[in-house]
Amino acid sequence: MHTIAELVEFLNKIGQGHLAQNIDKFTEQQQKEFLEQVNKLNTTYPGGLEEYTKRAKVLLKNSADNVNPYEGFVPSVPIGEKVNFSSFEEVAGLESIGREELNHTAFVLVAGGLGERLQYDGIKIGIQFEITTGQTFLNYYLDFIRAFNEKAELAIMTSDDTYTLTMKLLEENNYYGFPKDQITIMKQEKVPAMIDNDAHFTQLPNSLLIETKPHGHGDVHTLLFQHQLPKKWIQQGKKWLVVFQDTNPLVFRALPSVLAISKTKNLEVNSITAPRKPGEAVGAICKLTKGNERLTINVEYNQLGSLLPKEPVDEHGYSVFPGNINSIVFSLQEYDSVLEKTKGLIMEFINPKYADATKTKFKSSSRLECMYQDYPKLLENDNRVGMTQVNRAFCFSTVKNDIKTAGQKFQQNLAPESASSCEQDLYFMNRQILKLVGVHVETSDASDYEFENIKLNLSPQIILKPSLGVTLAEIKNNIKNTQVTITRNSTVVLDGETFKNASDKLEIDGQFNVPANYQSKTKYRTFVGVDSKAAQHLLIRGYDVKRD
Ligand code: UGB
Repeated sequence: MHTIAELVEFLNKIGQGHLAQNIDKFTEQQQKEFLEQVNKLNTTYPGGLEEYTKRAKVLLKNSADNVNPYEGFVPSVPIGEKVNFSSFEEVAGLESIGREELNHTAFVLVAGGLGERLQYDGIKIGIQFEITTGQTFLNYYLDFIRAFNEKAELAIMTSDDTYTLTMKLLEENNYYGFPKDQITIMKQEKVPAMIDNDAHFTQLPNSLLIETKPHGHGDVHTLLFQHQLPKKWIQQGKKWLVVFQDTNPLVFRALPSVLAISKTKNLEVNSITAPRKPGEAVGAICKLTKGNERLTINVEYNQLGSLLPKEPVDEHGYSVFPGNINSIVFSLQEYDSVLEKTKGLIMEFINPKYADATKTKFKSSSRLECMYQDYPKLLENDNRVGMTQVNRAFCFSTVKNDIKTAGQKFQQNLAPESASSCEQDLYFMNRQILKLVGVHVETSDASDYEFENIKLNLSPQIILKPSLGVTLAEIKNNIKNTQVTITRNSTVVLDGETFKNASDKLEIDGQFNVPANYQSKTKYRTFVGVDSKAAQHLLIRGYDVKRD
């Protein structure tokens, strides 16, 4: 569309003529901006705004008619492999297969979400997620991916909310040493907001411009298709694609084993799952059956009720339906073919808030949304869709909740998913890893701190840099014959250099290799509560290092 006349004709054709009703009351410049916006929205959405309106009308009708998308489906527990991290041997066998596959793996980080629940003013990948070295999530992810494979490629999905700050974080930190030409930044665009069942778009106050809202993380598939990245990666000899979310550092330790399962079980889609408690804000992976139809899929936490009014639990109180941790391994060849057929546009949903029982008008505008874990709905059959259930301590702890909400969740015996619980879980995992490779680590089951109503077990604090190894075998090889002991009150950073010239024994009691600005002046490092003047990354966890 080049002219206002063409624009008006187009809007009338797609049933959005109301947008141009008062167009003459606006300046030429405003009309031009409107034309540009419609052109942009029309090209970024696969199929254009006509298709968007068409899809919205169908979904809005279903919603008004109370159509239950799971009607007639019977849920059962999907079959999958388990990785328990119960012994060195169990994991090392898998990791030796997965380690090789990591040389043929591309990575995608979905980081377009604002994280409103966290109340953190900034992008989540820029959070210092542990205060032993102060590294950011992004730093940790890039270090891991580079340690997996120097030639690994990474795509990051950003949005209008996160693009500028993501670029700033990368530029200011010199891409954390990651080769710049191996990173692709993608940006998801928002979609039109609608106000009634006829999918009429809304406009910003006193403006011609259409109100837009986020379309959800499912956009990642469309963007990968539009950037033609799967094709490029296949040409480079890559076989796998790992998609992961913005605040879960633990999952990198599970990836070598999970890739081994993708390979040995020949899985086209392999979702990583972890035990979840009923009521947690974590989707459940279910096998749904209706006649001959079979679908292994995530059922989102806010929809579980319509499928499973009462969730069955095991003897530990965990749901028998494992939790989706939104880290998925795809086989690239099949993934590329599916994108070619579907443009990566996965099934959307709408969640209108109705103004009254007639269900005709909305209280506030609504838009189509999509989720990346709905990808299996694009497949013709689910024969090669599987999951790997990993010991939660080795794959899942995120930072999603502000500290007050997190405290309430802790009191309800649910995972707090706060900056404090994620930091605690990282140290816990690293202690377990060292124990699995034969290091003597003094630990206790008792918590040693309490901040903002959350009991924490933070000691000893251990950071294992990926340069020490990305598999248990690599870590063991690096430590060689050094007999390492770590006391409970210690704070320890181990990396690829630590054992280069080490002797037979390394007895750590206190702070070891901790950067100066994260040390306490005393022998043992301790934590103290913070007040409202503290830096944001400390406020969201409720404590800081006691400096003197
Ligand atoms: N994201 C985007 O990139 N763009 C968007 O428009 C929105 C989000 P949330 P939530 O594993 O803990 C997911 O908001 O609601 C990115 C699963 O759906 O953190 O907690 C965003 O930046 C759920 O099944 O998701 O739910 C982030 O990286 C459950 O498994 C990612 O998408 C849960 O995660 C997830 O966004 C979980």
